[in-house]
Amino acid sequence: MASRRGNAKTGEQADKYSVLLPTYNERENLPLIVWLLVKYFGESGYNYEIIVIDDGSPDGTLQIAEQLQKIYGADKILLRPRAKKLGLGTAYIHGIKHASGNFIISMDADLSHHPKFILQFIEKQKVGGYDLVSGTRYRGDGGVYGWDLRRKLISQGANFITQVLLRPGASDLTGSFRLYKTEVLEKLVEQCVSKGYVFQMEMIVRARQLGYTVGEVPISFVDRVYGESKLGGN
Ligand SMILES: Nc1nc2c(ncn2[C@@H]2O[C@H](COP(=O)(O)OP(=O)(O)OP(=O)(O)O)[C@@H](O)[C@H]2O)c(=O)[nH]1
Ligand SMILES: [Mg+2]
Repeated sequence: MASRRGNAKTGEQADKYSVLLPTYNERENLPLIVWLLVKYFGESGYNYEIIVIDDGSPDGTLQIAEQLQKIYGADKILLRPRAKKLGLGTAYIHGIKHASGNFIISMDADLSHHPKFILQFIEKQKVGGYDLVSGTRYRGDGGVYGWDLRRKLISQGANFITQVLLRPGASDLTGSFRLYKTEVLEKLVEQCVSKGYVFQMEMIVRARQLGYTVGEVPISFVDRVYGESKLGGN
């Protein structure tokens, strides 16, 4: 387990943000997302690290990540690959183990989640002291671009059913663009039983059940720029 440099509760030491980037066949997207992360974090002055968790992508994403590590430095870009595709849920668990920040940011590497919103997540967290800040596509200026009607219905339908049944008090349950206090994420992951697509939903519902506070930031979500969708009909 990596040592945590700051303390999320007291803010005694400088905060550090560990960005988890799970990748599977993202060779075209990775350079751009990393460049944007370095740019926004660099401008903000926040301490950060980017942890790339590649699951043996056949398109050579890991080799691209190695090049990026050479450019930006091994303290900023950490590579924590796994030998084969083991799924998104366990990729996050794997990433958390190697994170040294007192905050963790989860996001997709396919440019659906724009790094510019991270600074808003951080501000929101600081102002409200939230345990978790979630990007939401369903509030304020948030929105989804590039999805067909079927995908909008699947996503909105899943959100709606969960809203009614579990009353989680957050408007975007299936999204994965979030900021967590590291210790909170560790607790949630310990308790989480689902894998795959419902994992994000279970995390936020459990967060509410355990009494954690959740802040929301409206985000615009753009469909992946390169590569294939992994969301099947089921
Ligand atoms: N390490 C790892 N990353 C994965 C795996 N499956 C997906 N990812 C990554 O997780 C993120 C989200 O996956 P996506 O394929 O974008 O899932 P989605 O957003 O529901 O669907 P599309 O954007 O339409 O493809 C992306 O950065 C993927 O590269 C996996 O098994 N292991
Ligand atoms: Mg995606």
